[in-house]
Amino acid sequence: MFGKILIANRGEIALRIQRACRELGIPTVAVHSTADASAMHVRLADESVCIGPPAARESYLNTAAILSAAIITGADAIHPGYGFLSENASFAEMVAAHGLTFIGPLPEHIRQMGDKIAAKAAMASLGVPLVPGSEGAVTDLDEARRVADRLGYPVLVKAAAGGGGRGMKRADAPDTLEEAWRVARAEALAAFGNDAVYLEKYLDRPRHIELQVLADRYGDVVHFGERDCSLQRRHQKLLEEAGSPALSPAARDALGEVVTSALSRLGYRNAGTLEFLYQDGKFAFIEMNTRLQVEHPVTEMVCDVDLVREQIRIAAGEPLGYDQSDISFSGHAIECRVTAEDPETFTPNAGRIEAYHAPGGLGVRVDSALYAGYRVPPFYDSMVAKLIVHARTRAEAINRLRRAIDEFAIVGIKTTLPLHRRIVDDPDFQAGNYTIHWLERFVGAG
Ligand code: MV4
Repeated sequence: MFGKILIANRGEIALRIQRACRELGIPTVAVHSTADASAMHVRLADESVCIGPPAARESYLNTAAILSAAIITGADAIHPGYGFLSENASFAEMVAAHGLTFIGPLPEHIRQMGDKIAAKAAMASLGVPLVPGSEGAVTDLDEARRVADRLGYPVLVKAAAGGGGRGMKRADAPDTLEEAWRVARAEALAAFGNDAVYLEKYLDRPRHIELQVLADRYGDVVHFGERDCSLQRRHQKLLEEAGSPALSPAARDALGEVVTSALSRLGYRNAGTLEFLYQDGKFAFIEMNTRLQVEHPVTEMVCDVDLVREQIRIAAGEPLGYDQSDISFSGHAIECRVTAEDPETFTPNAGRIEAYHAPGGLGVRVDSALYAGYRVPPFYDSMVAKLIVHARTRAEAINRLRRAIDEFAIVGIKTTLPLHRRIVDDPDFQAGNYTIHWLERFVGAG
C-alpha cells in the first residue's frame, strides 16, 4: 500500500479523497493555489504545498509544480480527483516516469477514451451497443451527406476530441448539413486543436444513463449499477439518481454483463463510467469517462461501497477481492449539486460565507469544503456542495431530500438550493418522468 498520497485537486473532492486516505491510514499532501491558502482541503491535509497563482493553468494544471510537490514531500502516488488533470494521459505517463503511481486508468485507455471515435470503435468491437452513426471520422462533405442520408435526419456532427456537449452541431435536414459540418469542424479545431468529427443519428428524447465500473489489474471487472443524470442544464448536471427511475433490475443486469465483459477484454483498470443514451428501451453508448465522477456518491450509497478506497487499493495492486454476486443494490439515492449561482439567471457569484449549517440525520450526506467565514474564490468551478440523500424507496428519498434542503443554510452567497427545492416538488420529477430536455423547459418556465 502507498506510504503517502498527493491529492492534485481542491474543494469537496480533495476532502473526499483525504477521508478515504485517512481511513486507510495513508498520510495526504494537499496542493493549492495562492487563492486557496485558507481552503478546507489545505487545513485538513497532513501537509500542503503551494503550487502557483490562482489561474488553474498555473496551479492545478501545472504538471511540473505538482510533480515537484510529490517528489519533495515523498508521496508515492497521486490522485487527480475529477476535472483538472484527471483525464490527461500525458500527465499519467509523467507520473509513472517519475516512479510514482497515478491513481486511475492506464494512460493508453485515458487517451483512447479521450478520442470519442476511438472509444466508439473499441466499444463496438467489444459488443457494446452504439448510437447509429458514421464508421469513424467523416473527412469530406460528400461522405457526410451519404452517411446522413443512410442514418436519416436529424443528425449530429460531433467532435472526436469533444465530449460533455462541447463541439456538437445538429442538422435537421440536408440543406443545413454543410453548415453544421463546417461549424463543428472549425469549433473543434479552435477548441481542441483537432478538427476530426463524426456523425450520429440524433435521438430526440433520451435519458442520460451511465454505468459505474471498477477493474483490477488481474482482469476482474465489476459494475455498481447505473446513475440517471438526465437532469442537466447546458450540460451541467444539477441532480443525479441511483438507480434510474426508468430502469428495471433485469435491464441493469443485462447492461452490466455486456459492459463488464467488454472492459475485461479491453484490459481496463481502475474506475470508469460508460455513458449511454437510453430511449425506447434501448441503450446506446456515447462516451466513456476514465475518472472518478462528481456524482459517484449516489452509487456509494446504494451499493455501500467506498469507490475512492477501491481506486486506491486497485492502484496499489490489490485484487478487487469480490465479484459481481457480492454487489447488491439497496434503496435509492439522490444527489443535488449545489452551485454558487443565482437560481434564476445562473450568474456565478463568489463571496464570503457569512453562516453555514449543513443538514444531517439518517440517510443524509453532505460533501462540501465550505465553512463559515470562507470566501468562495471566483477562479474555479462554482459547485460548493453536494447534498446526497439515501432512503429505502425513491419516494422516501424525495421526502428526505425536501427536508434536508430546508435544513441547509448557506448564507452570504446565492446558491441553486431554491431551484433544487422546486424540482423536488414537481409532479413529473416525482413520477420519474423526465428526459434530458426536461430541466431546460422547467427552468425556462420559471
Ligand atoms: C446526443 C444526443 C442526441 N443524440 N447524441 C450531449 C453531451 C454529450 N455527452 C452527448 N450529448 C448528446 N448526444 C445523439 N446521437 C443528445 C445529447 C445531449 C445530452 C446528452 C446527455 C445529457 C444531456 C444532454 C443535453 C443535450 C444534448
